[in-house]
Amino acid sequence: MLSSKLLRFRDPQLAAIWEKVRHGERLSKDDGLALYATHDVIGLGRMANEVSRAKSGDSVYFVLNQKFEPTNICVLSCKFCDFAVKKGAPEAYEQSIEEMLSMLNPNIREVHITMGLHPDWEWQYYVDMVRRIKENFPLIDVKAFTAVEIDFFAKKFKKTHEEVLSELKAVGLKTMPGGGAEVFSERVRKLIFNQKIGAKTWFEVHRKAHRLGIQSNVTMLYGHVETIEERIEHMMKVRDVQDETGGFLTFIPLAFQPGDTGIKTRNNFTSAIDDLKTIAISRLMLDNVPHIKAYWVMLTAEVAAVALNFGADDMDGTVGYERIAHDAGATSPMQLQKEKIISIIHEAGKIPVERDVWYNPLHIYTAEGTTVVSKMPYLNSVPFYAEFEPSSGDVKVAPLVPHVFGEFAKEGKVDAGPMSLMDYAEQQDEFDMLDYGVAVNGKAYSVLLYSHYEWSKLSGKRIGITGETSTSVNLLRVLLEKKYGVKDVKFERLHLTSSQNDYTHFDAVLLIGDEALRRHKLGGLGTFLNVYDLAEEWHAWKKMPFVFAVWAVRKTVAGDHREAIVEALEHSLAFTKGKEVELGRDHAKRLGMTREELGTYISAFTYTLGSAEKEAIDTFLGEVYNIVTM
Ligand code: V47
Repeated sequence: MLSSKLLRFRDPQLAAIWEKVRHGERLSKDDGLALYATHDVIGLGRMANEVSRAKSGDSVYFVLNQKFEPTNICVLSCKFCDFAVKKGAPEAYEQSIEEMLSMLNPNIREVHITMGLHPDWEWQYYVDMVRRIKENFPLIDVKAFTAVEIDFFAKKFKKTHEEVLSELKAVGLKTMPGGGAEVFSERVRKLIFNQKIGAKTWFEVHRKAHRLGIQSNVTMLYGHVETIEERIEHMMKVRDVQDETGGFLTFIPLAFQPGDTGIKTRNNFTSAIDDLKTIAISRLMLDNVPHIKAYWVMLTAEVAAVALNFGADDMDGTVGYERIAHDAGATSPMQLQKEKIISIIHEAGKIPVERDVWYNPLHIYTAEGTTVVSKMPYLNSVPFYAEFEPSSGDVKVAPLVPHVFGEFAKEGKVDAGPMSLMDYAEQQDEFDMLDYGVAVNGKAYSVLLYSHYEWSKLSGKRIGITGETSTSVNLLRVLLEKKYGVKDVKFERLHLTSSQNDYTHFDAVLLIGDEALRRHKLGGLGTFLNVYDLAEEWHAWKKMPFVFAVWAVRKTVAGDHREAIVEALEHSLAFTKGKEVELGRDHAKRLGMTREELGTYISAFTYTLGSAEKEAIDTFLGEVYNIVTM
């Protein structure tokens, strides 16, 4: 993040830390300790909220989900856990798969399964659990089994971690929850969970999962016997592994529920100040983790609501019937209704975004009187948003890939942003075009066709196409049919989440945006030998720029909101001029790009649409409609 935003603090130490944050510098252990020591909680929250907004705009994510804890019988006896019991204990329970299936509502999108380490259940039972949920409810994604469970399965069933994970993935496991991490400290482990795996094995399992394309979460159980220093060290360990794998989706601070654990007296819950500080500090320390979750079950819905302005951008979900926290005396309700979650998020001044397990947005719930601007989450769009601060608080920002923006725009849920040219062409009656957009005059570097064949040999072949935008897909069709005379190509949409895609089935694959850049840096895509830059192909053919997106504003947007959007956009573009490389540095680093590569990449783009770009738009749309009507 690089921001010119000046915040005012009561604690001068925070001013020094904010200088680091806004220059994109990583925070140290001492910074973390200073953040915990501060009494300027509001200043701390403001910083974390700014960082969260730079990542997620005003979006707060939630998922319609159901938690399952199919058994509380556990071979371990961790001191902090009031949930686990031994076999034969009066409270012991075991759920059948039938029972689990009967509890599932087809409208939910995620099941979260975690449970005791059962001494007798067979491997097949766990595999069947995932398989049958997926078979009966194909739209429900399975987030299941902590690293502790995966390691237990490996040992008990004499398999490697990779075998356990791959077998579960094959029947439908999508992601792993972040449980079982507790606090990554040997001292704490010896005190309260000495039978459980420690940090080394926990991270080993998650690293392996990430390598297999299973993304995961990571928790931190706080408010028991750990020190503040151990909390900061925990966050720093997560940050290191995330630098290596990039596979963590969300960090979840879990507030300890004392219950009858004997670790603390029964009602000695963490304070709201401690909870909010922990959320905010997590956001500030973990610069490389996309999301911070305010898990309302353990925080209470009231504290979680405030946490949404303290750096959290995720509320977990409806949850259903939850046992682990409630057995330990959690006072939150067992489940929240979707309407309640939406109203909490609105009240916090944020935009509720219903998501799937990978944070793909499924629905957006715009509040009355709010204008939503879409934020394109690509490196080439940094200049639009680096300083995009509309003067009206009712103009909100939500990160959406172009295709999703287009869909939500059609539903009337999103009102402005750099719209994929094809979406704009379809919705011209509802939207006005501004003189801004994303154009190139030559190579685009990030709209690439990876192919086993040369252009002329692609007739009748199968091409996997990005699900992120239809403009590049139409550019591909135009090039194939009109430039190269290639016919009868079979197009198949790829998944939005790259780890879901198996590219080996295809004769060619079209990738765009950050995914194209990342793959290019990794040395290409599998065994595809030919790589074609579509904008370069267009330029060589038509001697014209290519326009990927145009800024569009819904005609019905109130005049003051429209002015605020145009002003903020012009300010951001003027401010970023000449500083694009500085501003894109963190983003480019995540894609593995050097400063030089970033410089070349970003200088390829123009963001103002002049007569050459407008002519190019007409030419391109003419070609597209010509194919359609032929
Ligand atoms: O690992 C156990 C914790 C975790 C207590 O990944 C306790 O999206 C508080 O990991 N007080 C399980 N916490 C829950 C979990 C989780 C929750 C929500 C979302 C996700 C996710 C993961 O609960 C355990 C342990 O750390 N826990 N006992 C207790 N007394």
